[in-house]
Amino acid sequence: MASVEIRKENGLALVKIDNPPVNAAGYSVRSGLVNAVRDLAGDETVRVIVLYAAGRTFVAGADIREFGQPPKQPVLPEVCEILEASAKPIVCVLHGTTLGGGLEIALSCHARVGIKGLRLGLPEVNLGLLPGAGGTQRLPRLVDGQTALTMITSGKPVSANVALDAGLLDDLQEGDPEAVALAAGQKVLDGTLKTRATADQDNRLSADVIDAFRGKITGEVAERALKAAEASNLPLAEGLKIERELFVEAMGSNAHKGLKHAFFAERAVAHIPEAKAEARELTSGGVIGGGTMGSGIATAMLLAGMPVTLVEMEKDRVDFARNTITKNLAGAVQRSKLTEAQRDTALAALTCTTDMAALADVDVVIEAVFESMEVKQEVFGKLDEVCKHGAILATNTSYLDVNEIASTTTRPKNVIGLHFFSPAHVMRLLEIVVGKETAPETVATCFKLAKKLRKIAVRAEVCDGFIGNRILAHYLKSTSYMHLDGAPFDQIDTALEEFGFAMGPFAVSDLAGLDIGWATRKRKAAFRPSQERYVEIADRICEQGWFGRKTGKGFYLYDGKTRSVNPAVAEFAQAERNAKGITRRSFTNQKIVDRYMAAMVSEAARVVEDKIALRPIDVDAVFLFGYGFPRVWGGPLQYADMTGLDVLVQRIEAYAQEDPYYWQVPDLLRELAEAGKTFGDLNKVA
Ligand code: T1G
Repeated sequence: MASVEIRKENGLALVKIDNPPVNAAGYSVRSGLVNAVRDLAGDETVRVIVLYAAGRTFVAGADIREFGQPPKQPVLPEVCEILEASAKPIVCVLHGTTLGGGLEIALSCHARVGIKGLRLGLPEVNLGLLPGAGGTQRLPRLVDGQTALTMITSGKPVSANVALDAGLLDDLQEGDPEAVALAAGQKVLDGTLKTRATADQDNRLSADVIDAFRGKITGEVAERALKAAEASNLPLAEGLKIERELFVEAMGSNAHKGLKHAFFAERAVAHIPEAKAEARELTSGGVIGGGTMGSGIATAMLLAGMPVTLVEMEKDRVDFARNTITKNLAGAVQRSKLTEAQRDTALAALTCTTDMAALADVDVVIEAVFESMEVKQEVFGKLDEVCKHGAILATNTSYLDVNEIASTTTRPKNVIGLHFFSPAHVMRLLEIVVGKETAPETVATCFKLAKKLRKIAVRAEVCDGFIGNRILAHYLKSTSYMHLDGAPFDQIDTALEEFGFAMGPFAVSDLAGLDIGWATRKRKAAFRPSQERYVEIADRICEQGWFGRKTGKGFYLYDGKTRSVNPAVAEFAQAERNAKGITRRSFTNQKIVDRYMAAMVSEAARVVEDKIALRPIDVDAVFLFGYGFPRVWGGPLQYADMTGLDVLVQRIEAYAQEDPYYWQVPDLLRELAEAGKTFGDLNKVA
C-alpha cells in the first residue's frame, strides 16, 4: 500500500498520508508527497490541495530508524521547499502528535487546521538534534520569538489552543481528519480560510529574545538549536543553509547517539519472548505492607484508576499507610498530575485493613514487606490460601530469590517479581522478574499492567539483585576503593554529577539511608571471598549511628537545606589507610568517571552474558529509567559502544594490575572487542 494516496473531488485534491504506526516521514512518505504535488501541479481540475493523515496522528517526525543511514532523496528539507513553492495552495489538517519533521511539513504549507486534542512540537533536541527541515527558520516567521525559541530549544509540545493563539494554527476543528480536510479545502476554495507562504512572512524573532534565551539555556544541544534559530534573521535560503550545516553537525554528535538510543531503549524493552501469550486485564489490586514502598505501589495503582486493598499487620500501620498514600496523592495534585476530584475518587477506591481475607477477590497482589525470606514465604503461604484462582501473586523484593518465594505456594506459575523503584508512584522503571515456573501469561499480563501504571517494564531473570541492583552492588565498590585510595568522596560525587548523573553515589547512599547498605554488607560478609578488597569507612560512619539524611549525618552533614562534607569521614579514611599501609594518591575527575563506568560496564556485560537481561538495551533502559543514568550517554552499554570496547578492555586490564580480583574483563566484552563488534549488534539479533 502506498504511504500517500490522492483523491480528487470538486476542485480539491485530498492527499492522505498513511504510514503506521505514527506516519513517520520515511522515504515512502517523502517521495509520495513530492510526486503528489508534482502530479497535481498540472491537473487543471484541482485548485486546492489538502494534506491530512490516517491513523492516530499526523506525521510524528522524520523516521528515526533511517538516521545514520545514507539519506534517500528527496530528503525532508527538499520536500518542504516543494510544498512551500507549490502554486496551488496547500492546507494541512493536523491531529494527534504533530512533531518534528511533521510540524516542519505543516509549516511549509499555506494554512494549518488543527483538530481538538492535537499537540504540536519540535522535540528534536530530545534526540540531541535540532529541527533540520526548516523548523528553526519558518516557525519564527509564524509565531512570536518567545514561543518559537521555547519550542525549538526545550522540545516541549504546545496544545492546539496555544498554537491557535500564537498563529501557528489558522483554525481549530473537531471531527475525523478526512471530514475536516474536506471542509478546510472548501473554506480555501470559497475564500473563508486565507492561505499564505510562510517564507513571505516577516521574522518575529528579535535579538533581545535571543539574548534572553542565551542566558538561560544550557548544554551543546540547546545552544546549537538557538544558533540555528538566530539565522532566521537572514533571508530564508541562507538561514536554511545554516540550519542544515548545524543539523549535520548534530547528527554526528555523541549526544545524538546516546539520546536516540535512549528513545529506542524505552520502546525496545516491550519486545519480550512472552509477547504472544494471553495478557489478562487486571482491574483490582492488593498490597501487603504499608511502608514507603507498599504505599507508593498502592498510590501507583490508584493513579491508574484501580481500586486497591492494602493490608497491614496492626491498626497504627494501617493508619500510617493511609496517611502516606494521602500525602502521595496530594503531591500529585500539587504537581498538576491530578485534579482534586480525581484525588478524592482515588482515595475512595482505597481500602486499608488488617484483614488478609479482604484480598480474596483482587486480580493482583503485590507484597512489599520486610526483606526477609522467612517473612516473605510466610506471607505467600497465606496469600496462596486466601487469593482467588488465577490471581497474580507478586513480590516487590529488590534482590531475594523469587523461585524460593514461589516454592511456598501451590501456584508458582502465578508468582512473579514486580520490583518497583522508590518513590514507586513516581519512578518509571519496573523490573519484571520471571521465575523458572512463572507462566508466559503471567509475564505478559504484568507487562500489560506496567503499561497501565505508566511504567517502563524491563524483563529480568532471577539472580541476586536482578539487573539493576546486581550491577549497582558491583560498581559501588569501585567508589569505595577510589575513596580509600585517596579520592575525596565529594570529589567522586562531583565528577559523576559533571558526567551527567543527577546525584553522586555517596549523596545517593546518604539519601537512601546508610543502614540499608550496612545490612547488605553484613548479610554478605559470610560469603565475601577472601581476595575481595573490603573498605570499612562506611561501617565506621554507621557505627556512630549516622545513617545519612534521615539522621542529619552521613558522608555529608545536613543542616536544613545546606549540606557540607562530614570531616570525620576523612579521619576514618586516613585511619584505614594507615592501618592497611595504603599511600594516598590523587585521581582526576575523568579518571574517576573512567573507573566507575568500567566497573558498571563490566558487571552489565556479565548480566547480559548470564542472560539475566534479554539484550544490552534492556540493561541501558534499567539505568536510564531507574538509576538516573545520563540520557546523553544512552545507558552503560551504549556508553561502552560510544567509548570503544577495546578501550574499556585496555582500561580494565590496566586496573587489574592493582586488583586482579575486582577488575576482570568479562568474556562477552573481550569477544565483542576482538570481533570488532558492539553491544548494539546484540540488540539487533535478540
Ligand atoms: N520514527 C520512527 N519510529 C517512530 C517514530 C519516529 N519518529 N516515532 C515513533 N515511532 C515508533 C516507536 O518506536 C514505536 O515502535 C511506535 O512508533 C509507537 O511509538 C528533520 C530530524 C509519536 C508521541 O521525536 O515521541 O523529525 O516500539 O510507543 O507512546 O527535523 O512515539 O512499536 O516498534 O512511542 O503513542 C522528531 C518521537 C523526530 C517523536 C507516540 N519526532 N516519537 O507515542 O507510541 S526527529 C520525535 C514520539 C525529526 C526533523 C527531525 C512518540 C509519539 P515500536 P510509541 P506513543
